[in-house]
Amino acid sequence: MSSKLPRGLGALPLLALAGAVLWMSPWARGESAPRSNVHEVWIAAVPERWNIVPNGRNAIEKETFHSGHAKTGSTTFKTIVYRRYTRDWGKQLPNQPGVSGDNDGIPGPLIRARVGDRILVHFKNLDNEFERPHSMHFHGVRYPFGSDGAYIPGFSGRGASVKPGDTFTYRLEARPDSVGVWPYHDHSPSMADSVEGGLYGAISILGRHERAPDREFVVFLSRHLGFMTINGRAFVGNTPVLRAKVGELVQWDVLTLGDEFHTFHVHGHRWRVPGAFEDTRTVGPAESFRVRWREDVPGTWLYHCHVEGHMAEGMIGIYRVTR
Ligand SMILES: [Cu+2]
Repeated sequence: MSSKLPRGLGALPLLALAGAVLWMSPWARGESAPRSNVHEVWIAAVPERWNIVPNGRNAIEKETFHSGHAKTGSTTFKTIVYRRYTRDWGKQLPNQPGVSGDNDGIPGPLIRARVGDRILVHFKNLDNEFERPHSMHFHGVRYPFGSDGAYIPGFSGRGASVKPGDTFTYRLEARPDSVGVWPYHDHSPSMADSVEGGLYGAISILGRHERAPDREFVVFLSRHLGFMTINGRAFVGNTPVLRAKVGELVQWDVLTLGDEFHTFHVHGHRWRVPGAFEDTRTVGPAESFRVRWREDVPGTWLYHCHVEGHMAEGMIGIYRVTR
């Protein structure tokens, strides 16, 4: 079958149509595609029996805790932690092994988003152990006053003191100044006891087009029962064993709550800061930072707080890099 149009002109009407579509399309004019990602997460405050030293040992200093810790008499305590649930509180989700410290209990679930995203955090207070009010207060993100989660008598609303059995939804937004990693924690009238008991977690925000790391390690430094803890555990063998492979882009999210300043240190590695490099960085109460590198050296490395007394009280772990 032959066309009556001269050779080469048959495609013209199609090209013209495509051109008109491109002309009308905002993407063709260099505008970004409209996008409104909404992340919904379900997080509850739940009772937990938490053991800080599950294997009962400080492996490096050959200390055991069978007869109890010198300061407290125990390595285990009853507390309230944040745990992630399926939609509409269907069931509690297990720990996420892909990321350290994601839904372990201490810390709670890692909330992840990108700049431009909205985040709805549905919170439920399931504290039938102490029957205290609880809340969630977020650093780093934008929210209306009603989603602040911080108790001020006479001013704050329901979200600042959620009673046992009640729910509340916090409405958050990741803005360009939200890039980084930030803590969230109870800021209700129970805050002092709760934060000491591990009712905290991390929120990690990537730039809108930023590359996601291959590995993300949450390292939450704090004190519980007189032990100096990483993600609620003390001493090598109890603290998270973090793993990566040569060639991977690794990101460390370092946070702390409590009364102490810590100096986060990783053996055998350095990271870039403006105008220099470092292998140790100070982090104070409610401060947080993230560092990244492309992994290039296999080994079984230590990461720890370099305040010597903190390291001796348990703030130390292992980072395993393989080929
Ligand atoms: Cu420390």
